[in-house]
Amino acid sequence: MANMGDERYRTGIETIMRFVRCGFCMRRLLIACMFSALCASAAAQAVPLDSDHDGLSDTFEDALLQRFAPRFMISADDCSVQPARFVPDIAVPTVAAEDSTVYGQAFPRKDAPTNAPEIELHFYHLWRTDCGRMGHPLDAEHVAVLLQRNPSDQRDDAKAWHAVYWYAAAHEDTVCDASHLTRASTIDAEEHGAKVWISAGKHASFLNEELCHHGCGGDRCVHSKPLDSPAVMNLGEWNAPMTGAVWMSSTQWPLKDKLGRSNFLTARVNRLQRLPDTDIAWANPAKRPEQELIHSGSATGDALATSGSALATSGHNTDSALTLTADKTGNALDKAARSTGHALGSSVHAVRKALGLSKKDDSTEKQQEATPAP
Ligand SMILES: [Ca+2]
Repeated sequence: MANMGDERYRTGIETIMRFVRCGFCMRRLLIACMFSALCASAAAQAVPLDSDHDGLSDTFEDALLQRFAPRFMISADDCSVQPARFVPDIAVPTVAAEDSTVYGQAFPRKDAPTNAPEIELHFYHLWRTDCGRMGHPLDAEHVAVLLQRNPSDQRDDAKAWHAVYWYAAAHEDTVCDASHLTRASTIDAEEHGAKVWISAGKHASFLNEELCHHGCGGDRCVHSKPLDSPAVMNLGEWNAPMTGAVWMSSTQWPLKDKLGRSNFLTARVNRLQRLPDTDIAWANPAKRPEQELIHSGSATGDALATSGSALATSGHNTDSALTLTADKTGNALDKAARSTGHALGSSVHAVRKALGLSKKDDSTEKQQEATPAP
């Protein structure tokens, strides 16, 4: 009987111990769950959302885009009214409203020095139509800025960055390419957006109003008025669209190309650096003096000789598109720049006169813009 009593006693003790151990397990399990939830929450807070997977958080990109948003000047009588907002989540670019929307893109510069990270911003003004000469539906245009972090400011904040160079696209990838770039200090746009003029109908972008007249002759920056835009909308990257901008990759316009490349190639920036800090440089200077002469052909020997002489006189520095006065207002040119512009104008006139094209000739312009203008 005594043994049976001892056995019941041990069984009772073991049962009680199992309850106690189970209680410990439950508490441990409960604590582990709570800890995991806290960890997950902390992790979510510690790693900000990076929707386009480029290493820059959405919040940071948005702060940069708003801070450096350009002050666009558009024509009050533009035949496409003003930049448009496009319907999200539709592959075919479809205008939702012509409401002055400006889209943005922010990405780290891939070949930046490791000790001096750089970020490139693109600002896109997208239009229902290019309604200038050789027009076409849809029109994707942009300007760009290269940013560097202030050396003494290590804050993870948009205010720790400043603009170094600005670039404006004008008829990119065509023979009439008048795209240009300059130091941000030259146009007083280091801490905020640059002032940018957009030509009526064609929508080429210019960092100085005077430059609008230096293309192939198809640009006008007249009756300009400030574009009153809502906050810049981040496009993300072409392979990681944000805000439903899946229409970026449409082949109906060259937007994907513009998203996929830097406008601040090392050779291009180095060429600008060799110019005085008052200058705006052509992005593709090789196209500039020859634009009109290419179309005149070799049969116009006399005209070419005349124009060639004029170009030789004026073309002492074809890298420079414009030299601003010391006050950097951008409203006046120095004597040398005026001389260059006039000489180029004279040479073009000589060629046209020899060809019987002294007036604007549509066929010449069409030939010049045979490549679809972006
Ligand atoms: Ca990002």
